[in-house]
Amino acid sequence: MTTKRHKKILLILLCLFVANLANAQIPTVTKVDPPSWWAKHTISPVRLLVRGTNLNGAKVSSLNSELRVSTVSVNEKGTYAFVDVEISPSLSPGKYPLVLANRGGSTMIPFGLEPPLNARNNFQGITTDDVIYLIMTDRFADGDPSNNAPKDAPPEANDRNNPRSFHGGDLRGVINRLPYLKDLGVTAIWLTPWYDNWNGVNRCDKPWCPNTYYHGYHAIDYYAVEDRFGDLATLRELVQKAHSLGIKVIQDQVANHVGARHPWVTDPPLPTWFHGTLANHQLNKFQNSALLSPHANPLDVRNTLDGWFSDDLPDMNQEEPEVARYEIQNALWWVGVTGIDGIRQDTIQYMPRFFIRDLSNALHRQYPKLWMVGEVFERDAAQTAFFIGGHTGWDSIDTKLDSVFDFALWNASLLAFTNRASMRLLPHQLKYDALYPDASKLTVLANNHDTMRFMSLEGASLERAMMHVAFVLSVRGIPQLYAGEEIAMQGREDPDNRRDFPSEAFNSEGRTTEEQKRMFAWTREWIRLRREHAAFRTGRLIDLYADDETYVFARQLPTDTVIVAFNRAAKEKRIEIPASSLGLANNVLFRSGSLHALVTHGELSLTLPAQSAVALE
Ligand SMILES: [Ca+2]
Ligand SMILES: [Ca+2]
Ligand SMILES: [Ca+2]
Repeated sequence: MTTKRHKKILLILLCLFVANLANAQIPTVTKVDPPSWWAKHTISPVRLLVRGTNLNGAKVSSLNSELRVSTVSVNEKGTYAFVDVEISPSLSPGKYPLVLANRGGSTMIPFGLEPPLNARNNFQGITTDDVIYLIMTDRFADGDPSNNAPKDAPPEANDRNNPRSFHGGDLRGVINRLPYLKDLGVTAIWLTPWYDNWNGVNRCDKPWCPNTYYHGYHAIDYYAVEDRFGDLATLRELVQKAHSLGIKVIQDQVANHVGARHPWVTDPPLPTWFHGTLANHQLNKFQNSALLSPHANPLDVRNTLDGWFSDDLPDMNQEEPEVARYEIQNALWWVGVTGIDGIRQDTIQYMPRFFIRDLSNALHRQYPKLWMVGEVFERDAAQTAFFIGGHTGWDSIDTKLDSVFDFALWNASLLAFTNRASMRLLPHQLKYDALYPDASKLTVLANNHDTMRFMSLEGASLERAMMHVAFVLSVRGIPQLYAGEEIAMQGREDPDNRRDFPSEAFNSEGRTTEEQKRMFAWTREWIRLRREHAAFRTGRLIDLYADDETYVFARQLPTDTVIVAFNRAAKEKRIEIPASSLGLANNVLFRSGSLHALVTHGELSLTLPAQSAVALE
């Protein structure tokens, strides 16, 4: 075997020598996507995108007979080769470099097989049993100051005084703070994108300059970890340590666009790789209704799907099959190498619905429990419902998407709990659950890194913020919190809503203000209630009472009923609910701390404290 392999290498070197004599240009390889794959994978062959120079006429071969390799195509400039690799099911994990040769010579393509991770404690998916916690990695915790100044970065790229610079937060910081998250009780963390982004600083004479891509939404490499956040080994360590504490991990993926500094932008693998070019493209006008309406003008649909999110976010063309295939493999690769449990897919509605379906199907085929939530940032439930999976739209497509964020209910909750709308808005909004095949699949955000923090809204107060988070943690669906809300942080529009998490507040003695203490204890308590009562997680939601200041609902299972009551008024309120609506007998007792409510004469009488939420068990 070894001799055979040596002979082959010798032959290649000889070819290289002869080719040099003939003065042909030697091929070089600078990158291969994906760098590794798995035996017995649902995607076989896997298609590699090989970047390099002088690749024209390349033929790729393997030194191992258990890898069957064929060159599919090389682009006109000879800078990219598409290569199919079929992996024998019996081949063990390890390094299996491939040989690329043409008239100019030959070179190696690094490639390997990964050991498969155990599916019992990886790829677990997200359910209503979970509470998701959004972390903006750069702004959470700096666990490794040594990565704050990469060699190619100007010093001002890392500047805590500039809200648009990197601030030093990283994966090690998240690992260090896992005990804090465990104590709070959250069961899943969603990290903003960890793809490698450009290390430099954008300069302009606008108010948003100088700025950096600290947020991670401008990928320059879909297969690399941001060097300021750590490396792949640290990421794997994070996922495994989180799993060992019962905390799942959700990756923020961005298939719709890459950063303008991505090498593809000046040298795309195919002319059809992007919608347009840096010099010549449409800007998205965000006529999002066009994506829902069966009657939309096709030009508006094309603009919303193909237009660039901004001039520095080149829009990927998923209607090019090579792009769709690349992105699907990329999504699977991250799941496979890290063991993550879910994906949050950015700006999902700006991609064709068939692609959302194909991506969802590919993920489920390989990882049946894996979960993906799509960002359809719309306050209209008709639009978010159109994108969730489980039903077929007028276009005959079921996206198979596991979840969407419930921006409509989030919006209603902010309005109701800041006294800008009647509390009746909450049941009014919830009636649109009729649009969903299963509303319990919705992800109910309390806030996120694109929205103002509750405490900075007009009409906000601590009590109101507390009612809002209690609502998110008790209503149907999967709750999602945003780091810092549990200590009542303030923050107006982006980037003010992305202030650094105060590191002292990770410890209870460091939470010194009344607001921090009360909000933390409150959030933790509602997460505990949710954990201890299945009715909060899977019970049917039943409206019991609503007026301008009050909303009361039950979450009911055959074996367990909880009543959740919100009274935003400045004084306590007594209400009566017919017990028959819940099928409750006389003398059933509900409790919440010192608050007791007894069913008597077929009625449940509740005295609701002022400006508060109570859960009666
Ligand atoms: Ca750091
Ligand atoms: Ca970087
Ligand atoms: Ca698009």
